Amino acid sequence: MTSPIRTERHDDVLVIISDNPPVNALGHKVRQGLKDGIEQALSDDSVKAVVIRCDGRTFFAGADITEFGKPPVGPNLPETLDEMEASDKPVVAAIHGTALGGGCEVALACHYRVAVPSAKMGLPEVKLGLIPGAAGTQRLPRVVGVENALPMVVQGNPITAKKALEIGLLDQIVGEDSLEADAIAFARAQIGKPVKRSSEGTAQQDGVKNPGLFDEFRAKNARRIRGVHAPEAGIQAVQAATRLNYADGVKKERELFVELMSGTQSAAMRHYFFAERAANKIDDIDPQTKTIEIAKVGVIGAGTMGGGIAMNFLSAGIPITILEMKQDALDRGTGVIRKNYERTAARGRMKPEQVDQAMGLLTTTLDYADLADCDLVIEAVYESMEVKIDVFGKLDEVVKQGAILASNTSYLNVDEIAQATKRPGYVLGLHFFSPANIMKLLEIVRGAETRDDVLMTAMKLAKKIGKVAVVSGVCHGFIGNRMLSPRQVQANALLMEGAKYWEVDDVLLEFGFPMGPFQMADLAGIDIGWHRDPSKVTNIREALCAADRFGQKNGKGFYDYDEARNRTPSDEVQSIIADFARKEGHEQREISTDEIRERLLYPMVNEGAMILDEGMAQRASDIDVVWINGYGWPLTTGGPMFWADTVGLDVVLAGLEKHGLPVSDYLRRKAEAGERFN
Ligand code: T1G
Repeated sequence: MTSPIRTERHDDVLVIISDNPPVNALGHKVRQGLKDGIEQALSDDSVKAVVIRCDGRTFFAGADITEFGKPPVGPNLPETLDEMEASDKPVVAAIHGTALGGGCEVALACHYRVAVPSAKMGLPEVKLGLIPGAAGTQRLPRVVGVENALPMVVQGNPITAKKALEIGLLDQIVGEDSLEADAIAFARAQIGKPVKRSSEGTAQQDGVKNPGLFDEFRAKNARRIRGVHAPEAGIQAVQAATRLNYADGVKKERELFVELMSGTQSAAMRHYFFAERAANKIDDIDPQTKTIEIAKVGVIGAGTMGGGIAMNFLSAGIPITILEMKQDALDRGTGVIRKNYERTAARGRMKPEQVDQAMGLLTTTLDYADLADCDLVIEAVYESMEVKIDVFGKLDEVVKQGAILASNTSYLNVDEIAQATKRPGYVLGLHFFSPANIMKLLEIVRGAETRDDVLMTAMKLAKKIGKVAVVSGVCHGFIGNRMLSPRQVQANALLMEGAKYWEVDDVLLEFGFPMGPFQMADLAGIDIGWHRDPSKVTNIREALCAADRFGQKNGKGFYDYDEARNRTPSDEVQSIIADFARKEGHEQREISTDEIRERLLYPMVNEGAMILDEGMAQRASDIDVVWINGYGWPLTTGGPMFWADTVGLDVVLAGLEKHGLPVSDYLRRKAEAGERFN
C-alpha cells in the first residue's frame, strides 16, 4: 500500500511531501510516512536541511478525526514531533491553505515556519470539545506569548498569515506561487546555524508579568464557556506552560486531552462536525448532477424576512431585485437593509465600501415583469396559502422558463404551492430562519415533483451564501418547527398543571439553550396573531394580551423588562396563569425539573423519530443539524437525536410512557432493539 508521504531531494535539502486528500489529515499512514521521512533525513549526512510541505489544497488540517474513539494505530504524533524537533538539521514547515490542529502542531515542532500570504493557522480543537494533544498548548505560548496563545487555544479561531508573522508564529511570508522554492531557500539559509526549538522557549515570564491574566480571560469569556469543558481545559493547559517545565507541561496537556476525549461533549461535537458535512449530501441524487446557474435572484416581499433573505445574496455578490406592492414598503425595506449593513460596518465586520458594493447589487420594483430574467425567485410574503398561490401563479406567468420558484414558508404545503404553477419541478421551499441574514440554518423543502437539478442547485447555492442547509420533505413545519410544536404543547400544559413559567425556562437554560419557550415568546411578541379582543380569552397568551402584556416590545410579557431588557418574573402573570388554570379546572401541583425536562425534550425526540420514519429527513444527524443551527440546541450534546442516543432510547421510551405521552412505532422499535438513531 503506497504511503501518502514521499520525499524529494533538492541537493542538500530533503523535502517531505504529504499527498493525502482532501485535507492532508494526519492519519496513521501520514504519521508513519512523516516519521520515516524525518528518520531518513536525520540518518543521511548529505541532507543538511528539511522542508515539510503538502500537496493539494492545504497543509495538514489536523489529526484524522475519523480515527478518534478507535484503538490507536501507527506512531503517535507527539513522539514523532519531538524526534523531529530534536534534530540539529534545520526543519522548515512550508504552509499553504489551513494549518490547523495537529497541522499547526507539526509546524510548531518545526524549527522554522514559512507560509504563503493566503495561508491560515489555528488550533480549532476546542470546537471538537478537545484541546491540542500534540504539545500545541506548550509550544505555542513559548513562541507567541500567552496573550496571543490563549485566544487561539480557547476560542479555536484561525489567524491569517499576516497576523501569524506579526506575533512570531511565522518566520517569513513567501510568494503565493513559489512556496516550495522559497521554503528550500529559507531552509538552506539556516544551515550551520543553531536551530530554534519552540519547546526550549519559556512562557514563565508571562505568568509572572500578569498573574491575573488567566482569571481575567476566564471572566471575559465566561458566557461563551459556560457549561463547556474544553475551553477551561485549554486555559489550564496554557497556564501550565507558565508554571511547569516543558515535559511536565506536556504531561498536563495529555491528562486534560485524554479526559476530554473520553467525555460526551467531545463525542457530541465530533458527531456534529461530520453531521454538518453529511447534510450537504442528497442520498438519492448523483452528486455530479449538473446544476442551474443562479446569476440573478428575485425576492417577493421587503419585510423582515424578505430583506434578510435578500442580504444573504447581496453579501455573496449576487444581484437581487426586490418586489413589493407599494413604494413605501419598498423604501422601508431597503432602508432596513442599508441600516443593517451600516451597523455591521460600524462594528468593523465590513468595510464601508462593501456596504455600497452590496447595496449596488440591489434593485427594487413594483412590477412582476421586472423579475422575468431572474434565475430564482424567493417568495417571502404573508403566511397564507391563498396569498402564496396567487403570487406563484403570477410568477409562473412572468418568470422565464427554467427558473426556480421558491417559497420561504415556515409550515405550508410546498406541493400545493407547486401545483399552482405549470412548473412544479422547479418549485421548492427555502425556509430561512429569522433574522435571515444572521441565522445559519436553511431548510430546503423538497416537493414531490422537485427536479434533482433544482434541488442540487439549491444545496450548492446555500453553501455559496454561507448557510447550513438541510433537506426536508413536505410535512407541517418541516423538521425544525414540527419538532418545536410538541415542546410548546408540553410547555403550556406544564403551566396549567402548576409549573412556574420561569421554572420551565430555567430547565432549558440549564440544559444549554439560549432561552426558554416563554422568554422566546416575549422576544418574538406575544401579540403576534392576537385577535385584539381583550374580552375573548381562550388561552394564556390571550390572557396576557388582554392585560396589555405583549412581550419585550412593550416592556412586559411573561416577564417584566427594565430599560436594559433585564427580565424579572411577574407576580401578576403568575396569578393570571393560576386563575386561568383554575377556570379551566386544572389541579395545580409542584412539578420537578426532571419531569419538566423530560416532558419538553422527549416528545421532540419522538417527533424526530416520526420524521425519520416518514422519510421527511434523510438521516438522524440532519435533525441534529437543524436544531443546533436553527434553535440553539446546545452543540455540546450533539443535537436532539444524538442526545437521545446518549440518554438511551430505552430511557426516552420509559419517560414518555411514564408521562403518558405518545410513542411512535419507530422509536419503540429502535428502543426495544437497543439501537441508536445515529
Ligand atoms: N479529519 C478527517 N476528515 C476531515 C478533517 C479531519 N481533520 N477535516 C476535514 N475532513 C473531511 C471532511 O469531513 C470532508 O469530508 C472533507 O474533509 C472536506 O472538508 C492532534 C487532536 C480543513 C477548514 O478541526 O476545519 O488535530 O464530506 O467540507 O469547507 O492536537 O475541513 O468530503 O467526505 O470541511 O474546505 C483539528 C477540521 C483536528 C480541522 C476545510 N482539525 N477541518 O474546510 O472542506 S483534532 C480540525 C476543517 C487535532 C491535534 C488534535 C475543514 C477545513 P467529505 P470540508 P472545507
